[in-house]
Amino acid sequence: MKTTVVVPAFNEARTVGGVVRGLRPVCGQVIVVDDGSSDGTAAAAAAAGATVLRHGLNRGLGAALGTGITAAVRSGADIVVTFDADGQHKPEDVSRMVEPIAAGRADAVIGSRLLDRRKMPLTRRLANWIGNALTWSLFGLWVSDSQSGLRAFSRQAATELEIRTDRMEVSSEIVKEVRRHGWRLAETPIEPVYTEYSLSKGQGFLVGLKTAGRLVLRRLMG
Ligand SMILES: Nc1nc2c(ncn2[C@@H]2O[C@H](COP(=O)(O)OP(=O)(O)O)[C@@H](O)[C@H]2O)c(=O)[nH]1
Ligand SMILES: [Mg+2]
Repeated sequence: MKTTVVVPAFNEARTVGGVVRGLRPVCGQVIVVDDGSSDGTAAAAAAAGATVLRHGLNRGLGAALGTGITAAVRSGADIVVTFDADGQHKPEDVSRMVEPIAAGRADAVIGSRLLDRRKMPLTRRLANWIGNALTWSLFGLWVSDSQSGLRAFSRQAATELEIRTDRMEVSSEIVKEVRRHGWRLAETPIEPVYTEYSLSKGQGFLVGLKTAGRLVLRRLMG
């Protein structure tokens, strides 16, 4: 089975090379989607051995994931994993993400940082809970880490997945897709790595609020 890991990356030149090098031994292909970065993200990813796709302009996480997942399916992936570029995830966790799909027990897997709660800083935990509650109230499915960047899809699910939102709402939209298609979902505990870099770079309160607003609007507009 071919596992392709899709890494959305926006101005991650500092970390993306190391992420790609860590991933190569644990999968068949790494696709980095450089989402209109103005630093050396694409070059660092290519030098580390990734297939690099580029957006000419910054389009946002959802658009980057859409580009990468479509490319992974086209290049023959049996399982598609999404993985952040900022060093927040551990390459060792990929095999645990893939396992329920390879064993035929799940169509989609979300890597949950919250099954081991103490690892997440308190403010993040609160923001995460709000994200989960909002996702549940809009889309009717409770997942323990709705905003996780580490996910896996069977080829079938990756093909059926329709991403319509360009930015951070995509994480909740993916939960919506799980429900809409009736995919069997597994939640696998993963170990988040909180470096000063990934914390400083991560989404703040304002982005969270905007994301929430856009989600509610979309839902209201059908
Ligand atoms: N912030 C941001 N991240 C993007 C964008 N496009 C792709 N990404 C990537 O999406 C991943 C998650 O972003 P991050 O800011 O760390 O979000 P968080 O970890 O959920 O707080 C990283 O690998 C980013 O490089 C974008 O337009 N903005
Ligand atoms: Mg992050």
